[in-house]
Amino acid sequence: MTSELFSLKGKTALITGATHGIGMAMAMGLGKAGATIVINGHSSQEKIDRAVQAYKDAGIRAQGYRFDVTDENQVIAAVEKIEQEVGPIDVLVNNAGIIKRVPLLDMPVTEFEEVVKTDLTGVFTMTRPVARKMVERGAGKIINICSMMSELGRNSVGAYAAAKGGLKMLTRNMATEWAKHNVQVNGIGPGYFATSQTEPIRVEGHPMNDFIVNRTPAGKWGDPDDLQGAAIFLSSSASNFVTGQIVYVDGGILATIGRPAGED
Ligand code: GCO
Repeated sequence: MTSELFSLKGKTALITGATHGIGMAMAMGLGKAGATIVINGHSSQEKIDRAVQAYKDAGIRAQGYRFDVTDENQVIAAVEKIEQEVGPIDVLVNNAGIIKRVPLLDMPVTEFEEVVKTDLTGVFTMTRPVARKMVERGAGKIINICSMMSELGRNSVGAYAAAKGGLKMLTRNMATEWAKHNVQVNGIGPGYFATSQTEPIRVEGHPMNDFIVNRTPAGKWGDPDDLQGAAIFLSSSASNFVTGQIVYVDGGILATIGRPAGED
């Protein structure tokens, strides 16, 4: 049955950084497909509690944990706690990430390292203790949130692009090492979405605002809910022989070189 193929009933999904933005939209999608949602955040307990309440209000079973994905000891302790209190983690979505828009010539090495530490090394740190358990159980789904910047450059986002490009290759290598243990590892590469992360470049009059609408064949910024289908597919048995892929949900950006200004 089609609905069973995509059902996440009885599954537990951990989505990092799902207190807002695309993480929250994807987690809502997984929850509506039947999964119990576990989210994390690291800065504010209040933010986590507010998000958990939003999931519950949507009729989704949800729990929140406070830990930092870049801190190995915290991650290991949290994974043990989640598996004890909620259940085995069937799906891990590595969504937590940061961006700093600073030209490379001006970027202090420490800031570059901070971005890589969260967006690339953080995925390795977060995934390993979960993957060890998945490999032992012989089943699991891991989704790494990549980016347009896994493929393309743009002025001022060099550190982010380096990390997201690396994340694409980390995804393929995780997929390679764990495939025979029935653990599928894929990426989702969102195009340009209307979230708080892109807010500074979406304001009226910002040159990026018109540029993105013009550069995207679909002619608009993405709505975070547009990511739910890909997230459900890659979390469900519908994708059991799909591994090492990056699914770009980008309104067609990567399909085209773009078009001259003024052309319809
Ligand atoms: C930017 C954007 C991007 C995106 C996104 C695109 O400044 O160019 O913020 O980096 O957020 O990841 O896929």
